[in-house]
Amino acid sequence: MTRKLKIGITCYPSLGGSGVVATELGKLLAEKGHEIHFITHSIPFRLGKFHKNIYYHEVEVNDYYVFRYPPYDLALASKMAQVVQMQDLDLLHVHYAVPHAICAHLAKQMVGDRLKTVTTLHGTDITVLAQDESLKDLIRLGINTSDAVTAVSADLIRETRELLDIAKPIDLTYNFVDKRIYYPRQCQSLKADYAPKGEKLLMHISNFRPVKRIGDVIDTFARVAEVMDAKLLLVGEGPELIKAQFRINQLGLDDRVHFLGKQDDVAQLISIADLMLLPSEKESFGLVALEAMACGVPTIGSIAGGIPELVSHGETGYLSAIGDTESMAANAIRLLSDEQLFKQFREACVRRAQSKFCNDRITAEYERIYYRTLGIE
Ligand code: GMT
Repeated sequence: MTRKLKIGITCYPSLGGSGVVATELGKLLAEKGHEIHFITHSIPFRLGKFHKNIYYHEVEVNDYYVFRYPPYDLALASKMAQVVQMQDLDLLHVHYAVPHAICAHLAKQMVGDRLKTVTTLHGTDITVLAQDESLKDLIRLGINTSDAVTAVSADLIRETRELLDIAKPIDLTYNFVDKRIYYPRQCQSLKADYAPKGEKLLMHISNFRPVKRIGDVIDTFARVAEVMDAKLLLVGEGPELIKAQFRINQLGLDDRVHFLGKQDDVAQLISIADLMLLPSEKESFGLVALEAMACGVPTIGSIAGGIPELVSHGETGYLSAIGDTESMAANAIRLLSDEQLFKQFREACVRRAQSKFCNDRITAEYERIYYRTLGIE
């Protein structure tokens, strides 16, 4: 039997899909008997209850008086080195290139080459930050000094190579959902709270950053709401939320839109939706579209980044050019008006999520990468 590993995981613990994926991966690896050590500035929000085989090491930043900016990155690198030595870790798996891959590189300098590092690229670390000339060389160094690099879509691999001129192999490892949590649930009474008259429910979940094109979410919904009884559920918070509220009010749609704020446990909520809207400008993967797919909810979205690798156009959703809300609305109306077609899409969604993006498969891929990196075949 292949030996169980001791793995350090670093991610952004309090926000975003990258933190969710890192935390869920840690939990699944722990279930398989590996020992997982989260090294982060706070407890990952998806960690939840106590788990056997999972440990948490808090990064504390020294606020010494000469520091104008407390050096979080250095504190993280030191903590990584300390935990690796004290707990005798086999490797560090860091999510997001900056600063995590650089911190892992520094930790390796302290510990020595026996420490192996794996970096997973999630999207904005490349598509946004690598455009910044002041960070480009640093991100390239982080990637080139990692023993293995993975990315969450083929499109992200292409963009990483193009933007940073990276020649080393990058493993394509898609994001995943835990099929024990994300599956079609019957939530009739919750659905009735938002759609008492049987209205169609459209949903958007994000951090409401400009890249998500919230204006297109509203525009698409407004077009759908012109021809059928429909409601929009907006989940999450972020800088574009105020603008969204203003626009909804301008369009006279206040009583057809619910703002649900940030929600931790979205599996139940997604299950009451008929469609997920994801018209992003950039999206290396689009975890929320996968969560929706696993719950049997088709996505109406944009042809951006890795979305077309996830959403199969004409089978588990429809994709249109970025900004083409007319086409997005037409697709939504087509799907919502044809019961038979909608049923087919729902079934295809669950099948695709379980066959291509299921937790068992992707966790096994990460394990293979770890063993290969450590020279254990
Ligand atoms: O979507 C965001 O802005 C958050 C960001 C993050 O760092 O968590 O999401 C990125 O990573 C997710 C997990 O791999 C992907 O599903 C998102 O597509 C990606 N976001 C972008 O590329 C904009």
